[in-house]
Amino acid sequence: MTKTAIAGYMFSNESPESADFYREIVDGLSTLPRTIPPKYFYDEEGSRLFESICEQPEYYPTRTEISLLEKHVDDIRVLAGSDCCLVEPGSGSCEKVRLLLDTLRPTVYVPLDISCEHLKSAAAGIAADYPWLDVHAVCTDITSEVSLSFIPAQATPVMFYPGSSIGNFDPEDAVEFLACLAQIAGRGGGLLIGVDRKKDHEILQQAYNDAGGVTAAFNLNLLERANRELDADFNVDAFEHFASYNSAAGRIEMHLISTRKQTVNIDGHCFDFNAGDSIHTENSYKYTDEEFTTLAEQAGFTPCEIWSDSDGLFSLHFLRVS
Ligand code: AVI
Repeated sequence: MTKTAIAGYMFSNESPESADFYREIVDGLSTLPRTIPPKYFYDEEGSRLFESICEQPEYYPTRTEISLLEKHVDDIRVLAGSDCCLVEPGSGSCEKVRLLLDTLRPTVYVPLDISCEHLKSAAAGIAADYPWLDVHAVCTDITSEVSLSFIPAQATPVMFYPGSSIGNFDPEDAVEFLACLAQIAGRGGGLLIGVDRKKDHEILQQAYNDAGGVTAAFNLNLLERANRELDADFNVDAFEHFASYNSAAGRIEMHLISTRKQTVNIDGHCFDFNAGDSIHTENSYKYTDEEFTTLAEQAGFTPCEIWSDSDGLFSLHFLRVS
């Protein structure tokens, strides 16, 4: 790990090398069903496209969660306590945390993200806009082990995991990930987490098939990224975005579908596709409040509070490590 002090904030780099992307894409395309892990969506271009998804009219989670954070920030402050350290895994543009900082007044803010350049500029923006705040950014794969030994001993860690990103884990992996958050937070530590609810399938269908084609571009960027970084020769025009709600599994599934018979080369490895063959790129699980609470309890959390919007689209949970 490298550590650097950059104008006003600390930056540590533990990001995965492109060797990991190469290994995981070759492994993922070598077995059926073919997969590419969704963490590789978020290079610079993918992070930019994701921000644009969040602004699409069909993608309700972002604006719904923002209004819940705005409405309940005083209740959140009471639960977080007066000496908290906010840790945000997968912090992205660090926008939502701004809704909390002035009210919670944490001792330290620790954004963690896999996309280093994006993290650097987002952390620098926070450090500039909140000069009283100690910011320590860590570039890391949040699904790997993370050590935050620099957090002051007296501060109560509160993990902030907005955006319903917990839905991108399979339920067993979600429990494992939540257990890691519980371990970082320690006994008495908190978790403020956004969870997308089960709902009318048409609303979900539209949220992942926006009319502007931004989700499609985000999905296809995985192939562009492989071409840019791994000397792959995906013909991106010969794949199509596909997203659909699988009600038996309670999740949106995203795939890239080959539109013709073709062979793709990645640095000497050949992969044959027929028309209609899929690469499964993402699951986005939707949970009732009861289903999510059960997962969180298995990971060692006790539920404290749940806030939801009047249409019942999205929930914000505050939990504490038991
Ligand atoms: C980051 N994550 C919560 C998004 C989701 O809704 O599952 C990623 C996404 N994929 C397509 N649209 C948004």
